[in-house]
Amino acid sequence: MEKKKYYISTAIAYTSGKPHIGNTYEIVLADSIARYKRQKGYDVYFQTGTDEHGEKIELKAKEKGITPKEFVDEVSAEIKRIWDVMNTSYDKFVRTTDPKHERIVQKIFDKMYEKGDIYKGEYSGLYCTPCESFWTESQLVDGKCPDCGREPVEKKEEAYFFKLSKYQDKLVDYIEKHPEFIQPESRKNEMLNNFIKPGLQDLCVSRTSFDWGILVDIDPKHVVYVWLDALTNYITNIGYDPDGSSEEFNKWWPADLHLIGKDIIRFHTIYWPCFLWSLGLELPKQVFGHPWLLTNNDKIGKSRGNAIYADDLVKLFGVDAVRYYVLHEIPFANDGNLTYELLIERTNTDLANTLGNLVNRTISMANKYFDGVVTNKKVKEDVDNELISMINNLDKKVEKKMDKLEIGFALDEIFECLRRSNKYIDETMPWALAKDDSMKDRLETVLYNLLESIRVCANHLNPFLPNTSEEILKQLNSLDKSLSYNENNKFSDMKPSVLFQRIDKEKKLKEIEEMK
Ligand code: ME8
Repeated sequence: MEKKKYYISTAIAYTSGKPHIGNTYEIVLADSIARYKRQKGYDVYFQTGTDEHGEKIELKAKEKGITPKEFVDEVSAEIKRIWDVMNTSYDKFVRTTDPKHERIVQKIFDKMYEKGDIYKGEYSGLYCTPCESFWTESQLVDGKCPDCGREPVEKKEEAYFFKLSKYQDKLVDYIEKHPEFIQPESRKNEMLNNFIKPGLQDLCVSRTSFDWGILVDIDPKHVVYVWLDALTNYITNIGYDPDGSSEEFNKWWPADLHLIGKDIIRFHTIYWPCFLWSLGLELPKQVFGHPWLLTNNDKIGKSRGNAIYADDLVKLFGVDAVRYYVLHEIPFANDGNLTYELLIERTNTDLANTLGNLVNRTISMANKYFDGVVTNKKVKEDVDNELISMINNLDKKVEKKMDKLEIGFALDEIFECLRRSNKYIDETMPWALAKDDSMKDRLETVLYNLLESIRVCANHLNPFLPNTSEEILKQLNSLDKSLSYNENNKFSDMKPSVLFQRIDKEKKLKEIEEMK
């Protein structure tokens, strides 16, 4: 049977500087979904990359005394390096300075112009330079930019406009008829009531005030508005071409999920659908606006001096501890908080105690009592039932949460089973059974149940903590995917080793201080 396709994308990160742990959260979240879908048998295409044009980047390069291209080459490489440090399994890392993307964006602009969806006019309005956005008076919050809170300036320029207004009714109708399109639900209502229904104004899609962008083909003193350039990355990189798209494009489009942060939902659920309709294309199936990661309950920002970087955290805690923390700590719809103290506590309680100890204790007992070869002697007792049924239901429970993109809750389900397994050790007391020769088969059954539970949980952990999952399966000698289910269930020559070292909080905090 042909595999079902699944196309997932992240936002493409601005190459204005090194990404902080907040930006990095998104790629880890997308990675866990992509890995999960692969595990479920989907043919997955996972795209990420960098957004490299715009005035801000031009200015940053100037400050540094290098060309914008030199600047973005450096930053894009750094972003890719961090995505790799986080062990993310993207299929393609795209860049908006890729000449192929640039050419297709020009053709897209031409096509919209020929269709009459883009026209030439003059813009005068309130402009926020850092956000590269024009705002109307009514959109300002206390006279300030609604996105960054800075003062906008009066600005006038000849510009091209996209007829957003033309698509307003269609957009309202579409969003109302497709409740799954914008997630979480609260974001959908926010978009409809605060932005779309009050009226869509035509969107300025070209700039003449700076050069670092894609030139408008028909009028090269203009560069293409950065959001038209950025959003189209989702189609240009899979072979969209206004003159005839590739097989690859027909295979992957429409995307199944655009995963983005809550601050850019507006661009993805208003501008992007209208651009796609203008090109005669289908809309992505879902746009999910994830909440933010805060540090000490404060917005992360380089200028605030509270930026925490993923690679530093990985050096201090290891990649899976960081992945676990961000995936678990940011619930579905509310912002999550990151502090070093919380990260240490989570690692100690969940990873070192619940998971690490369970695996270590169980394998050590299997080695001690059975030289590491444990078979199912089927000497059952009532106490086994709850554990076995929890483990057997785990797949469905995880699936239910993953289908709703409740990643943190999916992890909770797995850890619930791990905690239940620890409790099972306390209940069955294998060390006591070991003292009684007549209980040997019961003891072996108990260990078999524990090893099976660990194996199943390790498989489920794979999308979230890929290294840890592999390490556990390796310790269980259960990694060989060529083996049949039954063969894989024979445990032999198991080598326990510590998965997560318990962290001494005081010592670690001192180390962090010194690192700063
Ligand atoms: O917005 N916690 O790029 P970007 C969680 N280039 N996510 C966060 C976050 C935080 N503290 N801060 C930012 C852009 N993000 C555009 C996207 S897509 C066609 C163009 C998220 O580098 C943010 O919401 O500013 C966005 O989804 C992503 O990081 C990249 O942000």
